[in-house]
Order: sequence, then C-alpha cells, then structure tokens
Amino acid sequence: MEKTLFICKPDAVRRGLVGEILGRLESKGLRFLALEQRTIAEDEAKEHYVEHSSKGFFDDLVAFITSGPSVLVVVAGEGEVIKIVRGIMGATDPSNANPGTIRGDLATMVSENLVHGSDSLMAAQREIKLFFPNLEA
Ligand code: 3AN
Repeated sequence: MEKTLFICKPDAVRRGLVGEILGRLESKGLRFLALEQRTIAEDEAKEHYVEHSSKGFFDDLVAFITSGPSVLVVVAGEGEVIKIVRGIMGATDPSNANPGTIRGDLATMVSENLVHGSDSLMAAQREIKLFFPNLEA
C-alpha cells in the first residue's frame, strides 16, 4: 500500500476546513494511518522545506507553517496514492487550480494554499519519517 504525508496547514485549521478537506480524501477511499494536530517546530519546518531553502519565500514559508496548529496525516490506500492526493489538492497556485480540487474550491493565495502532500515516493518516505518517527515503515 502506498503512503503519503499530508498536512492541513494552519490556514486550514484556522478556517475550520479540516473536516471538509479530510472528508474529500476519505470519500475517495483513502485511509488515515496516523493523524495528529500540533504546531510544527521551526527546525522541523526548515527540514521539511529544505528543497526551497534558497528561494526568496523560504522564511515566509517557515513562518507560516509554524504559525499555529497543523493537522499531520499519514494517508494510505490502494493505487497511486501520492498522485491521487496531489490531484485532489489541485495546483500549487490556487489561481491555476481546477474547480473540484481543494485549492481550486477553497483557496485564493499560493502562500496560504491550505494543504501539503508529498510529491514523490522519496519525499513521502522522508516526510513520514520526519513527522512520525515512531510509525513502522
Ligand atoms: P506543493 O505544496 O504544491 O507541493 P511546492 O512544494 O512547490 O508546492 O511549494 C511548497 C509551498 O511553498 C507551497 N505549498 C506554497 O505554500 C509555497 N510556495 C510555493 N511557491 C511559492 C511562491 N511563489 N510564493 C510563495 N509561496 C510559495
């Protein structure tokens, strides 16, 4: 079974959209192997977004993701779970995200785009280990 790391970011929690968002994954047929609401620490955020560390928006990205509680979820299911979840999320920039996707329906700004989902098998493994170090592989 393929797994991915999914995050309802602080804007999703503040706006009360966690149920709406996770419901879309659950209705699709995906299941939650682990789920935790907590504020991501600064060092975890920097590690998580390491591939963006040279970008101009890195400091804002870290400040935003640590600005309040997030809901961290290990999502699993049959099929290509990483690709399926990315499809349900929609394009990174909500202006380009199709209606019917989370970002297309619920977000307007790239800096507050509600959700994160691992974008490859390697990223999923790395991110699950980072946020759920005690979960069995
Ligand atoms: P995704 O979240 O769709 O995988 P990434 O990994 O390219 O997208 O970007 C990670 C996060 O960085 C995005 N979710 C978004 O919040 C933020 N981000 C990406 N591009 C920009 C940008 N040009 N300006 C501000 N924030 C950005």
